[in-house]
Amino acid sequence: MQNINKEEFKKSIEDYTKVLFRKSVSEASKQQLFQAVSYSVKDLIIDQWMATHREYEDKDVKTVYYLSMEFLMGRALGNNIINMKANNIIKEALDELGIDLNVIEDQEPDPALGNGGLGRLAACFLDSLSTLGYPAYGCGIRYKYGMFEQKIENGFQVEVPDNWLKDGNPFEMKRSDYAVEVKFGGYVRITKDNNGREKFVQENYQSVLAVPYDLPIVGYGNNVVNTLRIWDAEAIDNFNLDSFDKGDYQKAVEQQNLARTICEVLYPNDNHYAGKELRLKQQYFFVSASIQRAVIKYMEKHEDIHNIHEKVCFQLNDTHPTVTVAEFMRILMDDYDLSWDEAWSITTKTCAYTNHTIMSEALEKWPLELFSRLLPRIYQIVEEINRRFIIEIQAKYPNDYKKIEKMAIVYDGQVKMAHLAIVASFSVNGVARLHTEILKNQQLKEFYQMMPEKFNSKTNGITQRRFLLHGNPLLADWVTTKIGDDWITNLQHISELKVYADDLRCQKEFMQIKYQNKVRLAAYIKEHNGIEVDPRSIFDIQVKRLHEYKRQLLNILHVMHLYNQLKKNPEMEFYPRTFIFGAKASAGYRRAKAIIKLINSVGDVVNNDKSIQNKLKVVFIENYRVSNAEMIFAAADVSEQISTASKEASGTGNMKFMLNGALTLGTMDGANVEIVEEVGEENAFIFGLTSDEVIKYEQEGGYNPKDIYNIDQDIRTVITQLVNGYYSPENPELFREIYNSLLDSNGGERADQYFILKDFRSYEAAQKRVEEAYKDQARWAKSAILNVASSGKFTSDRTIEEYAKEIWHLDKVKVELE
Ligand code: 26W
Repeated sequence: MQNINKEEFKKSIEDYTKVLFRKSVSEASKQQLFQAVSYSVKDLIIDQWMATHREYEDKDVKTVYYLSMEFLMGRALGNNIINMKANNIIKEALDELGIDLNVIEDQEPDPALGNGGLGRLAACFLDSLSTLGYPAYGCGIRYKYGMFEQKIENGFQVEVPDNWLKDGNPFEMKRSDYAVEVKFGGYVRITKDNNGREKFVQENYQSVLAVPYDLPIVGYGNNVVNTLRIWDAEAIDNFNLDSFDKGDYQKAVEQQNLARTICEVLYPNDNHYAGKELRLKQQYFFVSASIQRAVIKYMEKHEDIHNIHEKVCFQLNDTHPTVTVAEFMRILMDDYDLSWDEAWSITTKTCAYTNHTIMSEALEKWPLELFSRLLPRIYQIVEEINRRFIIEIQAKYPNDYKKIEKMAIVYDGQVKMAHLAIVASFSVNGVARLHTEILKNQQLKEFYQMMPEKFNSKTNGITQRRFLLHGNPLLADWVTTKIGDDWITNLQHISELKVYADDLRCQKEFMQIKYQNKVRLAAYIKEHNGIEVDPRSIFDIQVKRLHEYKRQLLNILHVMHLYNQLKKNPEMEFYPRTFIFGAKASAGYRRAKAIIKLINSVGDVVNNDKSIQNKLKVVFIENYRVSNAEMIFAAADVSEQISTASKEASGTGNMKFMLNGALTLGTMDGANVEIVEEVGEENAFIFGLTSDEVIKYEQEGGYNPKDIYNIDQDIRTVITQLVNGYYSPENPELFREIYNSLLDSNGGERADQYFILKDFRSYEAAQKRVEEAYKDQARWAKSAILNVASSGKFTSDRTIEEYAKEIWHLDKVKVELE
């Protein structure tokens, strides 16, 4: 580690406030201080960043390019300070300048270049790659507007643009010298070269200049700094008067517009394919730029391109960057004159694909017309990949046309991106054991049967550095006092806490820390929602994107049921409970937005009903994002992971809760299965249909929720309250759509397709077990400590070790500072 000189650091802050803002430290605003501190921290990072890349060059290391449309990074300043192990010294320096580090950290906009699970996973992976010392680039898009800011107005979600770059980003570095051109549209002219070989030339295209911005990814205490490279688009030609003369004025304007729009905004869809042309432009834009750059970099060090797969691996984060396959083929064939077979052999040794969802509405299928118009050369290559693949299918399964129908890449006027990714990759992985099994046996079974060797499972993970060390300093310190600080880079060792689970004093200490974290969250809720919540009540939390399959609706229907019971019998035994929600709905997802309104409406009624004596509170936290998530996990007693079994590929929030000592209330879905396996079923609350049962019902065409509605009085009451104005007297029809979705089938959609009524009673019973368990504080504390102690498997360090050893075949580097 490099030594940080406190006096020099203070001087640096003073210099930056002067140079950047012409102010002294005492005159500067908080935002200006944030900038000055961040620039000073960046100066500390720079030498490590350069040393890392020198080491990579010297050793000619193999590098993974993690291609992702989303990186949900969260704030950088606090994380960088922690990973540089500079927390104490920088705190001291700031104290002496009269600056509070927490206040300064809070000035940073929360970079939200991602929707949810997939984007946050990418961010955890980058943290682990650097901490483990693996050579890596994250490659993505520098969206001008990230995930929208959510405002709740009158209970409804309102989307506000997230202008995260308005004050600049102190950590980024523009690298104009690495800019490359990306071409769209036009047509392909086929000519012959001197040797009579066909040459493919794209003509009459429009193009933009892709300009990279690099962000440092600081490893924990090891001097390794990798790079997240996000691309911005600029117009290729400055307007010069010549354009008028040349008659391409029109084209110049169009190119300017193209450059302006490509990186404008992150699509806020999560698990839902919308087929927008601009989205395909975004995909090709960042993929083409990233692959071109990777090839250029390789060729700077090597004479010949034929062995590039020995030094480079492209990991596709879902199908979004799948045009990688064809872009790489194009470069190898058109720019480096390789034959098809040579190019294919290299490509299929370089690309690997991760699947993150089985939701069929998430599958990317681009219309041929759009795909071929926007990417004419890429389309030719995809068509040829498809033609050759179909020949392979026919050879293996003669006369079995069903196989072709199911597996073709180009079919029914569409390009199926998942099929392209699978066929061209040497590795196809799911993100939890159950998820991978469902891929192999259901969703992708034809592919699995044909190429079983490609399939593998990599259970997701999270970084303990952000989600315990940074987010929950009280618990982090407690853990360190008990077992030392090895867990920070070796979470398996957290199992040493197990011996303290039965220790009464440790239980008390643990509960006291949890209480303080609940007080912190209660203050946040008071400030943002104006709602008084009791930190002694059970904090029961569901935070994640809003999606029907995640079943926030099951949670709130159960709250409605509890409220009905309390109203009927105010003296019933009831342990005070605070139900906390946080969720953004995709802007166009009507039903999801109605569920947000329902949660807020129920909250309005319940929170203001004196007759239930504050036993029940419902809080919807506005604008759930990485920065407030860190505080929310720390304060949770109960972690709601209640997706319809089979639908949640893994989940990662479940792991963050566990690490912070919350008990899981969940279905046997995604990584919950493995969480329960680690911690023991007695330390979790499991309920509901299994994935096999759900899949069986689905194959039989569903079930009839009316059978439940007709015989179950309590459920009927709750469902009826959706449409009798109980929670929306001003508009009793407000929740009609939700009501209908539970009881009626509609077109292709089954009634209650996510089995909410089917699982209701089982969920209710699990909730009763939660209440009983919480009453026994010692038993609860024991379970909570065991959850922390059993979370070792779920570090992204473990996940990345598996990717690095089993897929990428990377070697670790050591970086010494001179
Ligand atoms: C094309 C629209 C679209 C956008 C985003 C389709 C699919 C997505 C993502 C793949 C959705 C996503 O974030 N999936 C989540 O990935 C996490 C990381 O692996 C898992 O933990 C979650 O279970 C999964 O829902």
